[in-house]
Amino acid sequence: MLNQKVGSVAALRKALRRADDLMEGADQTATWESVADRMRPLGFEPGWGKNVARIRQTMSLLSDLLEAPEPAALERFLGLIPMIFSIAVITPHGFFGQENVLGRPDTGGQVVYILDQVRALEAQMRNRLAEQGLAIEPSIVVVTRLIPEAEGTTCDQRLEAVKGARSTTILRVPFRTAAGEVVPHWISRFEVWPYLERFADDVRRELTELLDGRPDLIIGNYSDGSLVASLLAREMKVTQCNIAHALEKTKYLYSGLYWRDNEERYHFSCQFTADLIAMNYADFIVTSTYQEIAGRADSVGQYESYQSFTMPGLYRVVNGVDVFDPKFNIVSPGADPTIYFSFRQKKRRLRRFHPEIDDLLFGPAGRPDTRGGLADPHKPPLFTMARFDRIKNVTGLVRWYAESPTLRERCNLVVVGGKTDPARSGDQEEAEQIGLMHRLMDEYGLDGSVRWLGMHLEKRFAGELYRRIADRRGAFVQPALFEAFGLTVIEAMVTGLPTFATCYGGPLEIIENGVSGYHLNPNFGDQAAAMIAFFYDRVAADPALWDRLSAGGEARVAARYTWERYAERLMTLARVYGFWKFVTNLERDETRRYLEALFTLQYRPLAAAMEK
Ligand code: UDP
Ligand code: LCN
Repeated sequence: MLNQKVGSVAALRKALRRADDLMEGADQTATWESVADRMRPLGFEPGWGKNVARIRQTMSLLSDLLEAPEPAALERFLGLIPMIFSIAVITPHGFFGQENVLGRPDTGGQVVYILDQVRALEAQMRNRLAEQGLAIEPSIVVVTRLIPEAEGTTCDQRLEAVKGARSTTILRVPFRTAAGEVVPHWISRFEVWPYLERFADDVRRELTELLDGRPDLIIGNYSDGSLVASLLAREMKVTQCNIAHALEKTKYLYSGLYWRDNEERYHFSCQFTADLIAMNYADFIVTSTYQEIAGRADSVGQYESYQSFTMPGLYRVVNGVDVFDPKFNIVSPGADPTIYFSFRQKKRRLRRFHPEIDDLLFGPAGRPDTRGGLADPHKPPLFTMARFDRIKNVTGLVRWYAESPTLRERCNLVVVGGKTDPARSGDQEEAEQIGLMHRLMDEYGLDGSVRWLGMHLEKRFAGELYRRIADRRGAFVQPALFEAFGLTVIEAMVTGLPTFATCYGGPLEIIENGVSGYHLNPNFGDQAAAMIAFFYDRVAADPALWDRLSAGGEARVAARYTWERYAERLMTLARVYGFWKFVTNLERDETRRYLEALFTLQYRPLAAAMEK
């Protein structure tokens, strides 16, 4: 933005004053090109604004900063100047694709979040660059794992364009064994640790080639992506942001203390070490809620649980993370408004899906990939949709329903998740949940009141399914033992479905109890069932109650959870932290050296041991 005419701060001050004098009487809508001939001799190059009004705004903010710096002005100024042209988003595990992937083990909200996020970020970057008068096309690369045995997905393709975006690409890089062989099949997120360092090396090469240089920002997702982001940020000297989505530590009770008992299955020794490294290495961290960082008076936050903990025989952590570090920021995601919108918006409804949805919900039992049927289709449907992880507690909800005669009397239950055939599941937890689901349906005779759809639904179809449930004045239930954020919760709310969701995790903050939904305690299923039944009793006496809750949910999402707001905030943060990284680089050197020691002496041998 400056050329060699400006050699000092004093010269910059003078040039800014002169430029302002020059532009004072000018047409405020005149473009940069029309004043460029007068700006260049003063020392200014493109990037200050697309027109005189914007150029003057950027320059006046800089003048203010030079005269009397204050944090808000610095944030406003950094928010304007073009610093970010390309972003790498790292998300190794799961099946990362645009179709036919959701609902598979390890493949849920993170994929939805990232695809919506990159579209919003790309639009925001393009918009900001245009406002500053730069016709530069931004680029975003989503880096994930290439899986040769792709199971009908596109995960075996090296490059894939992101739909609904212009310059966002998915780059897939395979995991390799120590001998250099490509790992052909899907592996669980708990098993990825031995491959990540080699993956980071390969990604660095491929990314540099693709972007013709390094990105301006690297975003790490989940524990594995954040570790790889740390390795890349270190090598490439780029600003790093982490988004945890869900930290496993608080999901599994006493997972640190009893790490040895779980090691064979979950390898938390690697995961928690990776978490410590990545959360301390990151320049800034984005969370979806406040409780994710610091918890509440009666519950520990996800990050807070890393402050001090013991893994007996491995190590003891006394100051794992500072949850009051200014690097933490709450930037909540949204729900794609083209897919999830109110059931009241009749003109936008996807009626072509209704016959198939109705057949899936109310058609005769025996359809492939389904179990059960609804003998009385007029009862309002309770709806739940989740991956079949134990923690999602879908089978818990089925049991509460089964054991509550009142709830069975009032409502049907519709479950979307997993597969009905356990033999088709390659994931231990999913297979266990499927088996349990069948046992519950047999034991409690649920085949006439529970409809279980064990299939992956296309996103648009799933969006219309929520609305179809709302047409029947149903409700959404999210019964998880713990939910880090809960995209299904905001999807259901924005659709206009009264929503009952777990009080452990994000939904506690998303829902205002009794106004935009209700909290349920998954440890007291009988009370949760009674609460839902009572809601329907009250709705029978006062039908407007259903409409009030429905409108309350819609209003809450519109006010708090939108991708537009998200992208605006994230781009500002990226600039602010990028700036701080630049000016405070030296101060963080000691921390970095400590983290490198932790990586080399702890993480590397733990991960290598898994490969033997
Ligand atoms: N989802 C889906 N089909 C399924 C299960 C989930 O389309 O069978 C989608 C759901 O609509 C949501 C996401 O996957 O967008 C799940 O996100 P959430 O945050 O609720 O949970 P996660 O799977 O990330 O733990
Ligand atoms: C992972 C989870 O478990 C969910 O709670 C989140 O909503 C999702 O990622 C997106 O961040």
